[in-house]
Amino acid sequence: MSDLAQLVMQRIDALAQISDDDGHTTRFFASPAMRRANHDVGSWMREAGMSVRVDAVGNLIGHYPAAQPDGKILLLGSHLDTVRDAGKFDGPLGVLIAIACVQHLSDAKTRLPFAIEVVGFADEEGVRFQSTYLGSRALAGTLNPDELRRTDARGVTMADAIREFGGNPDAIVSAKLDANRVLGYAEVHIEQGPVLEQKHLAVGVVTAIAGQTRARITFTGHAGHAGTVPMNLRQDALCAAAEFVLAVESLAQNTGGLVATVGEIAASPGASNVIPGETRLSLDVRHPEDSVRVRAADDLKKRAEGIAAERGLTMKWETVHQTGAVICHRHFTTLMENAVRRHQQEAPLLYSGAGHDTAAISAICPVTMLFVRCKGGISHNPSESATEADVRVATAVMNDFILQLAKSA
Ligand code: HGY
Ligand code: MN
Ligand code: MN
Repeated sequence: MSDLAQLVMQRIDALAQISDDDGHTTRFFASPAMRRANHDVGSWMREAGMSVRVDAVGNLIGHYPAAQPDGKILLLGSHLDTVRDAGKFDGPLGVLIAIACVQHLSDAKTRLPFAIEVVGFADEEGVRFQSTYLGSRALAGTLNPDELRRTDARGVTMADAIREFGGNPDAIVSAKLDANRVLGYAEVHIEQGPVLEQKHLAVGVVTAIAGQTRARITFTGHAGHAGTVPMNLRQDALCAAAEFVLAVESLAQNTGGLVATVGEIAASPGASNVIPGETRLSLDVRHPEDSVRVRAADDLKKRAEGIAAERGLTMKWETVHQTGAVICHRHFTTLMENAVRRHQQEAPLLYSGAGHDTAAISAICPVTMLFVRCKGGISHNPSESATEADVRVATAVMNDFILQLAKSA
């Protein structure tokens, strides 16, 4: 598997150059860079003996046939979209290791009792339309067609973006997989956390994925002259937002296991001598237990209402996305643990604070994930990195998992 690990690393570097933003790695849903990424990854899938298609929403899917035509399908893969100014590994690593495993089977002319479909999901991060798991929810059949009316920062609807990309928004339902034909889904992903590095281990097995609530909050006050409006007469929307941001941090610091983040904030009209009349913020709240997450989001909504009332402003709260926590499938997790133990001295079990397409696909089949150590646990950052040696272990473990599944299928 060694030269395949080297090939994965070379392709990681090549893919990182495909971007909508020169000098950075940025690939948003249905963008020109996503089209170029689908083209290159599609050619690598064909080199590995797969036929390739792009579904109605833009997911790239490679198919490696089973030994017999009515075999079920094992899904492998991850996402090809990225956050803004991303690292090289978040998403592509899972797609490229999956292709390497199929390459290994194809080179050995091995056919299994099930087919393998490697998916490069079209949109996991949800940066462009603030709705995560677009690609995997389309495959799971849980994408609400109403979402096609969402608009991006330029006012382009999701439906038009899909159409422009060459997809078919009216045929989104055709992207849904027949759950009866799907054996399960396995995703390799960088850990995006420090645990494996602290344990000095290359890989670990994911047992659960945190639930997420994402909201968009708007504080509306009154723009005014920075030099003439006395402090006691202001309705400053940015001060309200600032108070709310610290309230978010304080709640998360005082609630075990809760993480909450305001990642985006915009003040308008945005001039140094004008009191901000409006601020728009994003909110991301996560916890392994759904009841704690939901209660925290409710508490923060009440806090935002209170801040607005105290300051004479109005506040609009839009919950734009919610996914429940997901527990990975017991049998698949055991198979993955056994595979890990054949390649490193222990098989650590980890919980994922980050969301993954695995969470969406769990709606239709058993799922499991393999985490790969990443330097300093850093992710969503250009300095995100993993080593070829760890990629070699992860590829061998995934290959082992697939062969074990074939024996038990
Ligand atoms: O935000 C997340 O957890 C993932 O990277 N989309
Ligand atoms: Mn990811
Ligand atoms: Mn990510």
